Amino acid sequence: MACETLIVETHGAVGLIRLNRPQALNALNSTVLAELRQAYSAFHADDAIGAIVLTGSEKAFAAGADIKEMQPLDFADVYMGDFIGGWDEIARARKPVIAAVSGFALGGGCELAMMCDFIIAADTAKFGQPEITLGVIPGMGGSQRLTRAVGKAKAMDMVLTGRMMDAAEAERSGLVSRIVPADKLVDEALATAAKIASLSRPSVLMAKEAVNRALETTLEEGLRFERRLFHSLFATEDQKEGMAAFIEKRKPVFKNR
Ligand code: CO8
Repeated sequence: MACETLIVETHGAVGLIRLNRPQALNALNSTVLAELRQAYSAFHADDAIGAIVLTGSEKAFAAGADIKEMQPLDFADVYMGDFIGGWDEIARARKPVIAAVSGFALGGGCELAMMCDFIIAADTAKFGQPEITLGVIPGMGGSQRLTRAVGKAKAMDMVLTGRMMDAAEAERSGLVSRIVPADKLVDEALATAAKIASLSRPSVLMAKEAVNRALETTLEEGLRFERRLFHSLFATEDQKEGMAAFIEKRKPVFKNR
């Protein structure tokens, strides 16, 4: 796929997307969104792809929405044009997506990372929601996903002051799943995604649905949802194969059915 703002590659069963606007620290403009939607849609349509890694450069995952693109817009432009609405599709990806974050993940960049299923951070990563310093507030989920990830105290601190969190604080606070040395970031994310892609696809997709449901519902409903998904996996060939392989002390051969 030829892109102006992304580099898109496949690594075995993993799709790798690199944000690539170095002159603007990967600021998210309408071309990035259009190309990301295209890349996601192509990876979702490709049965050979089991997981996706989204990354940026060493200096920046993404320094936010493109301020130069946003500055002249007025209320009618953003409201009638449903500005930001298109990003919901990125958050609704069915296949697992890992954000591999090095350097700045600010504003829309932090929000894009939080739309992914989990974040692996380089030790150089810096997260922040600096929109308040521009006279606005987070618009791509920062006030909601950050609060769910790190709790009210830290979310308020970051959203009201615009201060950045380094990788260690982000890990301590539950925003990122692990920290790795910057030069190992993409390899670690690709290896993690390859592991996920090697597993039975129906169970992976249902596991993702089940964890996401925990953020949306009561414990009782969530447990019921999980139980139904668990039961339904006994209708798959992969459940028979996975358990047989364990008993026979061999590697399972999953057919994703
Ligand atoms: N938008 C446009 N251009 C940017 C952005 C941005 N968000 N961030 C950096 N750039 C550009 C700079 O203008 C500069 O370009 P030029 O050389 O032409 O002047 C180039 O990238 C390099 O940046 P700096 O010279 O500033 O680099 P530094 O290393 O000195 O500083 C920082 C790095 C601290 C990251 C600094 O660039 C910065 O503060 N950037 C802005 C961060 C920010 O405020 N982000 C929030 C934006 S608002 C937002 O994200 C709203 C989200 C909801 C809507 C989502 C819709 C997509």
